[in-house]
Amino acid sequence: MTPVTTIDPGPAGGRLLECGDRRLDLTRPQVMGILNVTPDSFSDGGDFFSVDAALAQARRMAGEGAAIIDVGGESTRPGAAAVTAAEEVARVVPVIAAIRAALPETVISIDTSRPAVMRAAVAAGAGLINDVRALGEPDALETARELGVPVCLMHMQGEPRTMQRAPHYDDVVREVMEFLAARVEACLGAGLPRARLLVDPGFGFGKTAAHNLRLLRGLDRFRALDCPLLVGLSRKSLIGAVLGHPVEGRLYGSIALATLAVWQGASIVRAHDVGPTVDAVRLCGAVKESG
Ligand code: 8Y4
Repeated sequence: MTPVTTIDPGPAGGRLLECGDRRLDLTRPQVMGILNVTPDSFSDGGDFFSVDAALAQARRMAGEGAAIIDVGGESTRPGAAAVTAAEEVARVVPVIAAIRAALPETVISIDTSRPAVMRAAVAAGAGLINDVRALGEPDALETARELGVPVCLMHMQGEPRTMQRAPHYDDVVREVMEFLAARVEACLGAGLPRARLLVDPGFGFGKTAAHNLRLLRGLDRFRALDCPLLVGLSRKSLIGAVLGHPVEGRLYGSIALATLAVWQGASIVRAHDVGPTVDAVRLCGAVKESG
């Protein structure tokens, strides 16, 4: 018998992610370029944050092949100063609006955990929510459902300020998977469809170097969650822990780890050095496709 109502997933087999009015092709691995919009990243010489400088950086990353630009106005670095929601909105909205106008093909991601910032960012043109707290803040789940854009759910043990003090797991891969599976279920229960969810093990977020290495080795197991996998390894401390290089010397290490992640099924790699990362994930994708 032929089913009466089959939903045609289209030529990309359902791996076209709808990000507001823009589409993301997940039939091949993609790069998300990092754009931190904090006064220390984009000061115009004085105390003012420069939208022009941020847009120039976004243009450069899109030109190098980033399909997504991840705009973040709150530093999640340990010890970073707290920022009000109003200040976060004031930083990200002008930059999102400028990118939206200048780069019509690029998906804009908003790196935030706050419902008010999610709303303002999506209204300005963001098509994806990147939440390191996996929609765990009050009202975040409901807000994301209403906004109708995809969400990346990331794992973190603890809170940014204190998460690196004494991370502990009995089985890091199993525990991170269980957390993400529970957050996916919470989203489904709240009416967010699976087609709008991505998952991320959160490298460096409440994990020792040994935990991060074990997570990367076991990354292929996350495919069982049945959501596209996003990873952020760029310049992170596990590279420093293994190679002994400071943050400015971690490019080659970042490329090696991006390759290992894509080889095991990662769909999106979050990166500072977009051009080299695009080369690596494209080659990795070509090797995978040949099989
Ligand atoms: C050098 C530079 C060393 C930056 C460390 C860092 C992720 C993320 C971050 C991630 C997702 C960072 C917002 C931390 N990491 N979002 N955000 N996944 N989805 N640290 O891994 O880049 S910020």
